Amino acid sequence: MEDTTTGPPPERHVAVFAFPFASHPPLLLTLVRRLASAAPTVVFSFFSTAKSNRSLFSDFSCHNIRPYDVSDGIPEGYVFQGKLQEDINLFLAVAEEELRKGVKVAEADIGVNVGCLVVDAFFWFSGDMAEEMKIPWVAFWTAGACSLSAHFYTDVIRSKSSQLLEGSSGVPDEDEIVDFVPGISAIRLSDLPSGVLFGNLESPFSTMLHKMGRTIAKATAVPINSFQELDPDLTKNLSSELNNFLNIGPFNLITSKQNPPPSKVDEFSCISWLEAQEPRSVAYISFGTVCRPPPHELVAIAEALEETKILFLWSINNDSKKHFPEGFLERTTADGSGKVVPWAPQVQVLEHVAVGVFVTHGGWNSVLESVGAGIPMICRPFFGDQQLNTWMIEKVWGIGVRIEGGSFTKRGTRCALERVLSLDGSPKRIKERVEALKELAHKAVEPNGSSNQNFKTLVDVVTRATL
Ligand SMILES: *[C@@H]1O[C@H](CO)[C@@H](O)[C@H](O)[C@H]1NC(C)=O
Ligand SMILES: *[C@@H]1O[C@H](CO)[C@@H](O)[C@H](O)[C@H]1NC(C)=O
Ligand SMILES: *[C@@H]1O[C@H](CO)[C@@H](O)[C@H](O)[C@H]1NC(C)=O
Ligand SMILES: CC(=O)N[C@H]1CO[C@H](CO)[C@@H](O)[C@@H]1O
Repeated sequence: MEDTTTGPPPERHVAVFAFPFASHPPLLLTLVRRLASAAPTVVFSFFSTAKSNRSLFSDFSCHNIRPYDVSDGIPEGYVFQGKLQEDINLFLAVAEEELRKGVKVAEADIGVNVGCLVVDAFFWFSGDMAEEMKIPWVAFWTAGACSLSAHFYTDVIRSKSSQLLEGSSGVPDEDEIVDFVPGISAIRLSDLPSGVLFGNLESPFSTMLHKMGRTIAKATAVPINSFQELDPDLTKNLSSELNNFLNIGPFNLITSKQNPPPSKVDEFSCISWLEAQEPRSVAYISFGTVCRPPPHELVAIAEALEETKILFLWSINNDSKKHFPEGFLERTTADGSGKVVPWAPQVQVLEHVAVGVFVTHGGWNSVLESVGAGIPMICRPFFGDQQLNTWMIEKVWGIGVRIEGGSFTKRGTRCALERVLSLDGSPKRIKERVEALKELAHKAVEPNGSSNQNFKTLVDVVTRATL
C-alpha cells in the first residue's frame, strides 16, 4: 500500500476536477473544504494543474483533501503566441484524458474506488465518466443562476432568435429586448454571455459551454455560488429542469464566518485611509485581476473624479498608472481626495462604512461581495457573464447602473457617480434595494437559512453510498 495515513482506509473516495484558471480553483476548493469538514471519513482527491495546485495548497492542508497534479497541456518548449484563451485551449485539448488517467492513479493510491465526481460544471465530459462509473456527478457552477440559465437554454435562445430574424433584414439587432431566457422576463440580446448568440460560437471555450448546457440536466446535483432569494424565478425554473439545483452561497459570507482568513495585512493602508473618511463618501474602483480598461477610459475616470472631487480608492496594477493624466496622482494624493493602490483587501474595503459605491467590471465574485456588503455598483462589463450580471444589477435587482454607452467617458462617469452616491438628489432606491438583498444574503447562510439547508442536501448526495 502506498497509503501513508494511519488507520483504516476511508469510507469513500470523491474525485474533484478543477478548471485551473482565474477564480475557479479557489472557489471549488472552498466548496470541497466545506464538504471535507462535513464528511470527515470521505477522502477528496483534488485534481488541478501543478501551478494552480501550488498556489492553492502552499499554505493549506487538510487530512482528507489530497492534491493531484494534471498536465496543463502546454507542450515542452512551447512559445505562447498571445492568442485569446490560448492557455485554456491547450488545457481543454488534454483535460479529459488527463482526468481519466488521474482518477486511476488516485484510486490506486488511496485504495478505494471513486464513488462520486465533484467537478467544475465546465467539464461536460465528466457526465459521461460518471455514467460509465455508475456514480453521482456533481456539477458546480461558480457564477450566477442568470448565466447558467443562458447556457442551459442556449439552443432555445438560438432557435428563437433565428425565428426573430426571419422576415427581418437578417442582421441580429443587438438592442432587441426579448424574453428568451426562462426566469428573466426581459433581456437585451447583446447582454447574453459571449458564446451564446454573439462572439466566436465555435471556439473551444464556447463549445465547452454549449456542451455543458446540453448535458447538465443529467447531473445528480448542480450547486451554485449564489442564494435563491436573489433569483426566485430563475431558481424556480432551473429547479424544475435540473436535479438538485442548489444555491449554497454566497461563499464570501460563509468563509468569513466559518474560517476567517488569516487577517491579511493591510499592506497598502487602504483601511486606515478609509478610517479618516466620512461615511458613504468614497468610490472604490477595481476591475479585478484580468480586466483592463483601455487608456482613454482610465483618463475619463480620472478626469471625472477630479472634476467632481469625489473621494476614491482605486486598486489598479502598477503598469496602468502610466496612462493617468499628467499630475493626477500627485494632485489627488496631495489634497487627500484619493488613494491609488496596486492591491486592496476587497471584502474589508467594501464592508467599510466610508465606501458608498463600487465601480466594477461586474464579475460574479465582485457582485456577490458588493451585495454582501450592501454597496451599490457602477458596472463597466468586459466579457463572459459580466454583461448579463450588469443587466441583472441595473434592470432586475435595481442595485446599480451600467456605465452609459458601456464604457467610461468623463460625462458618463460623472453622471453615474453622482446618481449612485445620490449627490444629484435622486431617490435612494438603489441603496435601499441593495440593503434588502444584503439582509437576504446574510439570512441565507444562517444555520437555518436556505443556502445552509441546500448544502446539507449536497452533503447527502456526495456521501450517499450509491447513485
Ligand atoms: C422553465 O422554462 C422552460 C423553457 O421555457 C419551460 O418549458 C418550463 O416549463 C419552465 N419551468 C417552470 C417551472 O416554469
Ligand atoms: C507596485 O508598486 C508598489 C509600490 O511601488 C510595490 O510595492 C508593488 O510591489 C508593485 N507591484 C507590482 C506587481 O509590481
Ligand atoms: C429555525 O427555523 C425555525 C422554523 O422556521 C424557527 O422556529 C427557529 O427559531 C429557527 N432557528 C434559528 C436558530 O434561527
Ligand atoms: C507540481 C506541484 O507543485 N504540485 C503540488 C500540488 O500541491 C501539492 C501540495 O502542496 C504539492 O505536494 C505538489 O507538489
